[in-house]
Amino acid sequence: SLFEYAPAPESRSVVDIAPSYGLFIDGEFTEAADGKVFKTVSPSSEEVLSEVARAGAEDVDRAVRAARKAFEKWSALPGSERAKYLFRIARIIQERSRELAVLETLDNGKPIRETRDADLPLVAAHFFYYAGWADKLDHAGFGADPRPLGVAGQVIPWNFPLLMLAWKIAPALATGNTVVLKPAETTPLSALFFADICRQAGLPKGVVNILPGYGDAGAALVAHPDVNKVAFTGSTAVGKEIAKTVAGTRKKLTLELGGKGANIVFDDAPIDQAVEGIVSGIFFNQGQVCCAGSRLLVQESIHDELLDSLKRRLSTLRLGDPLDKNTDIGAINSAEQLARITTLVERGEAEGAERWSPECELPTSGFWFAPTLFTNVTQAHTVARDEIFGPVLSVLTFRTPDEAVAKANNTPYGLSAGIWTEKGSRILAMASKLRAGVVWSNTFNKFDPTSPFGGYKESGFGREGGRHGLEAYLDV
Ligand code: TXE
Repeated sequence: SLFEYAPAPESRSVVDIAPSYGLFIDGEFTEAADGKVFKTVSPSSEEVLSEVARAGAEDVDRAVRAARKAFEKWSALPGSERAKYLFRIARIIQERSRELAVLETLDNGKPIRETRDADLPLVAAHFFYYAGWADKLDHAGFGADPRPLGVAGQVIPWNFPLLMLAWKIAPALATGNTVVLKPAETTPLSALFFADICRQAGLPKGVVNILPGYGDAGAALVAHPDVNKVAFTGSTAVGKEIAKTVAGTRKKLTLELGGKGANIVFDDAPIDQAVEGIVSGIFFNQGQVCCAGSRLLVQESIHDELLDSLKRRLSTLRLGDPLDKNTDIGAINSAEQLARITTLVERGEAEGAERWSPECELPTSGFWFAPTLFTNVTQAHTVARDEIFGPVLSVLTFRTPDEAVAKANNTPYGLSAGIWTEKGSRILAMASKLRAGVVWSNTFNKFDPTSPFGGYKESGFGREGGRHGLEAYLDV
């Protein structure tokens, strides 16, 4: 199918990483105004991959001006013309998916199996999907003549660098907005390759601008007076700062923040299937996923049996070289993230939760953390409350569906939940009570561009994906 095209990548040689990259402003790669640069390293080896220009406030201003100028013509194009560019971008992504998957794995540390089979197909799918909307906006149920907002300032994290870019850029362009996007400081490369794809697709200059840099560049972008729409994915703390900045303006804002998802397993669930779902729920991308199923709520009667199966399964996971296509668990994205995970896990132990990991040897260079389980966890434990954003699962128990719902909802977050049971009526009844933007049943971490994604409570607001994802970029 169109969405599933992904030839097998495995070799580093399929990607040609230049020793240095500039900012991408107004269709050109350029140095930062103050000449600053930073290094991006491979988290699995700590090898420096490239040196990248570091955007500052002056560059943000330059990029926003370019985007503003491009907006005049871009927003005036018929939707069918914008669609052609988006389809072209989607096809180039497919054609270059092998190279992009290897690049993403090198810069992020996640297993090639994930970038090849999940990230890249979904990235292309988002561009195809929103390309399809570009000439149908009048029929989207928003009323006649929906209008683009103008310049979108977008700040994204490092856990799905190219996919978060696609979630943000595809709907923005389909609706006639122009974009200034800041990738995360630890994963700038795939966004820069995307800039090259925009050139390859002949996208008019200034429609997409990419500004690698740190939080200061993100803050300057969010605060820029000529930005009309802010879209952010990242930590709840930074999301709150951004909300404050935007509060005094007329900018539209969507925030996709942290989570502490509950994966709820009933005694009638098919155990083997549930174990696979639990593993993918928390160990996919080393648990660095906002909608990770980081709390396992297991019905008391099957606690021991499920834990035995889970431990056996964890013992078979292969941790190591992310470019090896047999690898299940790759590297943690950065030394900072590894330190955050370590601190929270140590706190879990100090508070009395029981820690378990399978036997596994960690590589000596790079940033690694073994898959970890915590049992004897209560709701008061830090590991049951704080987002760890690592390969760490906290196991709690329940007896009744009501207790499961109460425990699942007992978090400031509200992004994801999973229900494992054979009983359809129970799934429907519980799903309506779970305060989470996505509820999966008998599966986990399934994504599709047609489905809106986003949070309740401290997980943010606004939806990305599906028809809802267009709303964030339109005045109607
Ligand atoms: O996030 P930050 P970090 C959570 C997760 C993780 C924690 C910290 O729990 O352990 O956040 O990760 C840019 N104004 N999530 O420190 O700082 C920054 O440059 C504007 C959940 O990496 O929020 C990067 O591009 N932008 C999450 C982006 O924000 C600012 C994904 C995210 O970085 C800024 C990532 C500022 N003041 C982390 N400060 C999810 N929802 O999936 C930083 N940035």
